[in-house]
Amino acid sequence: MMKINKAMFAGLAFGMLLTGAVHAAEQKFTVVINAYDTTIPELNVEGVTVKNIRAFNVLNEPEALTVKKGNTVKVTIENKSPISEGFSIDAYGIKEVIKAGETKTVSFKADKVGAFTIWCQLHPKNIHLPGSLNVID
Ligand SMILES: [Cu+2]
Repeated sequence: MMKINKAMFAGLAFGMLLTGAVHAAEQKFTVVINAYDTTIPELNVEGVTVKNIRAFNVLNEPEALTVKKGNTVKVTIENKSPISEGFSIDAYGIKEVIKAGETKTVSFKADKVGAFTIWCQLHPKNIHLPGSLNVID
């Protein structure tokens, strides 16, 4: 999972300054929530070796959404996981549940600058990997 550090964030902001990519008052995104089933052949935990563990990971794709402060953000969330999934951004008061196979759209005004965690309030964070909403000035 990639986290945005300060240098990357500055590079991203500088890149957008150069290209002028963000001018629109509305920014639209589609986020797909996907589940991946994997098998870990062998794992040693506290001296005990276990074989062929089934692991389940859920990801939001893309993980990071970058928006300009003041813009209206419209996120269409498609849930391709076989179970209900959550989509929460605490700082913006967003807490949605999307049923398996369903699509929901959330809109909000990006009025707070910062990097905010996008997380699933239904599952542990080591199973449903968190994403990030980056609001830049
Ligand atoms: Cu989840």
